[in-house]
Amino acid sequence: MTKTPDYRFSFGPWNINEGADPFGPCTRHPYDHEAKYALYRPMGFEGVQFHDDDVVPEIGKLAPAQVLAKAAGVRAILNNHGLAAEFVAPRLWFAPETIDGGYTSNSAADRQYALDRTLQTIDIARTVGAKAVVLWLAREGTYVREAKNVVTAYRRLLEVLNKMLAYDKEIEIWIEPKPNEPTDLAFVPTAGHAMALAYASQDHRRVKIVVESAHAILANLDPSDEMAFALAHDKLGSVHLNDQNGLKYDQDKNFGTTNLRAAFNQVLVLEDNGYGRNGEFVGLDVKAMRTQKGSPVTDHLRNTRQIFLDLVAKARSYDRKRVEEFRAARDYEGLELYTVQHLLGSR
Ligand code: XUL
Ligand code: MN
Repeated sequence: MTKTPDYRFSFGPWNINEGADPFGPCTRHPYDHEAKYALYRPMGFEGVQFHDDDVVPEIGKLAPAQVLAKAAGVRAILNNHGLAAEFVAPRLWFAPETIDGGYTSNSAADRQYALDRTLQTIDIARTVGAKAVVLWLAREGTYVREAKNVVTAYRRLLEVLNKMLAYDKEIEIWIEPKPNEPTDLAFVPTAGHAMALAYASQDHRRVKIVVESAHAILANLDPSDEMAFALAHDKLGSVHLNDQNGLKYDQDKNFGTTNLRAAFNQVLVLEDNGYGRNGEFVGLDVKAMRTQKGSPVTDHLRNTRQIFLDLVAKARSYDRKRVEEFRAARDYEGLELYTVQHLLGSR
């Protein structure tokens, strides 16, 4: 019998936060990134996801050589802790130059800033040993539809992908689609949009996507279908597992805590299609509850990992032969009852 591969888990240091939200300040003490790295392995995590300024704080104040020296230092820290960098993402939504977006800004100077910072992110990714740069296109969109030419915006996004691919012949680009927040009308809201951009690029094999459960739900789509679509094209670079209670602000709740069946279907699609066998990480993007006491607060990460593993066990004991019989008989009532009872533990 071949051993089923175990999953490798990752998260970003921003997932251990101090509880601030748009309506109130921190509820916990700050906890610096270096101390966070020591928490990963004991909790069962091997991969670290980064923004460029997670690797290099105050990145805007440093010269390029200083940025890369700092990144090399972070790589050494990761090595000491037995950790690997999964990806680096340019945090383009914080800078004064990207108030109106970066790649799709109406200002040529702002677009140049966004491109320069993105190419620097590729250098940082290489230095920390990450194979991919993630583009979450936070402010690439608008609150006022007439404010930007949307056709031009999509062409500009494609131009950036091509410049990134030309700048480095190995780096992968993983687009993380999201339909809203912070912008009202976001460009590249779904996996389909991201995949179309990938295929239009000059080296589509290196352009993939990250599917975040909550982002799919915010687009009123099923996260497992978004993952399946990417898997069918060998384009699921990573996942951001979490949950979301309907069409509200981006909640990043623990995986499976709102819709257990939808979470089961995400695990099923990953399990059944060999996700993780080529080194892909099971990434989490979960927010600690503001109400949680203690410092640092990490229960949400531990709990989400455990819920995922419990659902893997459920996926492995899901009777595929029985599923096939229900399908052959077109008895979807029976299939649905079996699935729910399997999750409830009664069958
Ligand atoms: C935003 C989001 C980001 C990306 C990384 O909603 O999910 O944290 O995952 O930039
Ligand atoms: Mn995310």
